[in-house]
Amino acid sequence: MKLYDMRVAPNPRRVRIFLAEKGIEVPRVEINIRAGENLEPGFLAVNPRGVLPTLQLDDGTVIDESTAICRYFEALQPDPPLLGTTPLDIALIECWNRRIEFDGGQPLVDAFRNSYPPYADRAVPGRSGVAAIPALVERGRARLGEFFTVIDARLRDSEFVAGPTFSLADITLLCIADFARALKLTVPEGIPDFLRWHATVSARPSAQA
Ligand SMILES: N[C@@H](CCC(=O)N[C@@H](CS)C(=O)NCC(=O)O)C(=O)O
Repeated sequence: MKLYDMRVAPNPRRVRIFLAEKGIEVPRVEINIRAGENLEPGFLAVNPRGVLPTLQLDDGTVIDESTAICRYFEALQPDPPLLGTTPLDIALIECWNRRIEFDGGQPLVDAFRNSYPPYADRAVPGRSGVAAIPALVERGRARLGEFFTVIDARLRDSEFVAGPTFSLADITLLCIADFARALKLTVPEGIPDFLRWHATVSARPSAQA
């Protein structure tokens, strides 16, 4: 088994944190997206989509969606559970994880990739060749700001995003929030519950993964 990874990219980090929480070690292969290594023939032979993270099993099977990779490891090793154990927990974690991907992750991608000159013809991750649309930058920033405000309100009533226990939804949110901050994109002021949550999850050893 091999995990094709990139240290500073948010989606690969989701999988690394998930694995660290479970104490699972998988051999990693570092691929530099900025240098275009994910679009070179060597990696495209593994994953023609050209995206990370990519998990390649020993029989050659490839799983190339972060949540799917996490589900695979959750099924292999259920403890500690990060995707819920009761029907309600499972549904709420799925619900928040998808909301964070769509309402936080997509605006982040829009704001970043449509403004970063080296990605002028790489506005969509992977082997797309899609041209940037500069108008999406402001919309992405505005949606991201609104997203953090909604998340702050949620965290006023809930210790973790999906409920009283840490889950994949927290991992997804942490990776998006830290990437947004690294890019100096909007994380609004005056969101104390988000900041309380951020300090708590950042203190977990897995956050260093
Ligand atoms: N939906 C995918 C998104 C994967 C994705 O967008 N990965 C980025 C790195 S964070 C990537 O592969 N980018 C390749 C590129 O920029 O060409 C997932 O959740 O794993």
